Amino acid sequence: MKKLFIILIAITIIGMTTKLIKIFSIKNDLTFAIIKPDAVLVKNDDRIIDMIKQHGFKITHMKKIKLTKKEAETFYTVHKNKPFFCKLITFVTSGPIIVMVLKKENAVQNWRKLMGATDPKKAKPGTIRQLFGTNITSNAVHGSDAWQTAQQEISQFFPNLIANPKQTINTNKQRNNIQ
Ligand code: RTP
Ligand code: MG
Repeated sequence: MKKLFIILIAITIIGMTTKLIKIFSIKNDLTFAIIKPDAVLVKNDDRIIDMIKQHGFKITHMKKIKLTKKEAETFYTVHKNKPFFCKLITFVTSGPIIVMVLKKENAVQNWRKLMGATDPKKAKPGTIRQLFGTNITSNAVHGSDAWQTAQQEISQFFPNLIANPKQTINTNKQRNNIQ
C-alpha cells in the first residue's frame, strides 16, 4: 500500500515537472510580430519574411488582416496617453498587415534585435527597420517587448494558440486572406 502511494506521488511529480518544462520552453520560444501597413503596401513583406526565416525563426502562425480602430486601440492600449497615439492608430489601420507568431530560442529578445530601434534612423545597419522603415511611425514591423506582452498579443489574434501550442495552420493560405 505504502509502495503504491509512493509510486502515485512520483508519477504526479514527474507529470507536473514535464508540464512546467513545457510551459517554460513555450514561454521562451514564442513572440508576436506584425509586418505593418507601410511594408505591406510597398510589397516588402516577402523580403521581410525571407529575413525572418534566414535568421532562424520559424513562422508557426501567420495571417493577413486589416485592423479596425477598436482592435488597434486595444492592441496599443499601453500608449493611449502618449502624444503619438492618434497618429499611430491612423497608421496601423491604414491598410492590411501580416500578424505572425515566431518561434526561436529567446524569441522576444532575438526578434527585437532583428527589428532594430523604433526610429529607423537610429536602427543598426542590417536590421529590418533600418532597411525597410521610413520614419518613427512607419517603421515596418512590430515585436512584443516581453513574454507577458507576447502572450497577450498572441491571444488577441490567435485566441486558441496559448491553450493549444501544438495547433498549426497553413500559414500561406492564411496569409492570403486579404488582398
Ligand atoms: P512596436 O511596439 O510597434 O514594436 O514598437 P516599439 O516597441 O519599438 O516602440 P513603442 O514605444 O512600443 O511604440 C509603438 C509604436 O508607436 C509608434 N511611435 N511613434 N514619437 C513617436 O512619434 C512615436 N513613438 C512611437 C511607432 O510606430 C512604434 O513602433
Ligand atoms: Mg512596443
